Amino acid sequence: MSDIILHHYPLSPFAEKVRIGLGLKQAAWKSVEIPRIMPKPDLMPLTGGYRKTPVMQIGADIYCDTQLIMLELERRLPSPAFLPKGREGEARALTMWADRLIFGPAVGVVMSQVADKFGEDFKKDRSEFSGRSFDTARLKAALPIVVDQTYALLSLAEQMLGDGRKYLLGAEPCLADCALFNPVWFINQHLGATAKPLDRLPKLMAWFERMKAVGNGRRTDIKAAEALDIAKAATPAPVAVDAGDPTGMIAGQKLSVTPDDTGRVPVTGTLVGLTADRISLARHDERVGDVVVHFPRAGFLVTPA
Ligand SMILES: N[C@@H](CCC(=O)N[C@@H](CS)C(=O)NCC(=O)O)C(=O)O
Repeated sequence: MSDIILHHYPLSPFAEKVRIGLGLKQAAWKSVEIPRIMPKPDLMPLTGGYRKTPVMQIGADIYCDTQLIMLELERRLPSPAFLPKGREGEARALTMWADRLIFGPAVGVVMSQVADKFGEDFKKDRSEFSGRSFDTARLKAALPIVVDQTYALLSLAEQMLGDGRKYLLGAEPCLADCALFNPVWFINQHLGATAKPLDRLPKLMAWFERMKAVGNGRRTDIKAAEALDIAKAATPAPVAVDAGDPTGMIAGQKLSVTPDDTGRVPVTGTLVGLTADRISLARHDERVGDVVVHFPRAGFLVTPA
């Protein structure tokens, strides 16, 4: 198998979800540091426009969004499992809860307290990214509300851990633990373990310490140019379009895939792969040659190009 390459930056919480996942798998991986704002000139040849962090590359296959990145890691490195046997759906549903509901208010908790630190370039970038103006005064004023919301959501995890279990679904950490680690890690990283609302969640914070001990696997730093050369030298893995897919989409169609929430930049290509979980587009770029870019189905809008 070609090496796992993660395109990310240190303070990205969604990247941390994958890094801790690589730790659970005790995986060896290569790291390319990307800018935290646009432009991202060494990422665009790979993704064709998708700008979010992180992106995983394996040879000439490019995986967008942690939802799919984690499933692909599970497929390639099945043991130890992210998805406990018989409880795969629960692990994935809890992951959606952490990713989609907790992440926003948790980021709000941090941003409302560090908003003054950001320069105009960051504010402009994040305004474009979110479709909402990065307004320092509004962010600061929202602090009590986002603390309250984050507490309400994290309290569910505190309840789950209340019966003495070590991790969300039992004795071993799973995908949902990696997802929940993301927002808790982000608040802890910026504001410390005694920040509100973490200060009122003792079981969660004991769980957080157990998760932190997992580490990030075996990482080697490489330059972006090396990753682009690896893509150029590789051939994308074969994929197929499910002929029974309810959308009726067929191989060879020109399509655009766009995230439905933030960073809504369409990626255009030729449909080569379709399953219930993923949609895969073939693209060509002068710098990297032929690549296939893979997206999850949930949360991504597909339109004819
Ligand atoms: N649904 C995406 C969310 C990714 C996301 O929002 N990442 C943030 C960083 S944690 C981001 O892309 N921020 C803007 C950027 O890095 O350009 C996933 O699961 O990967």
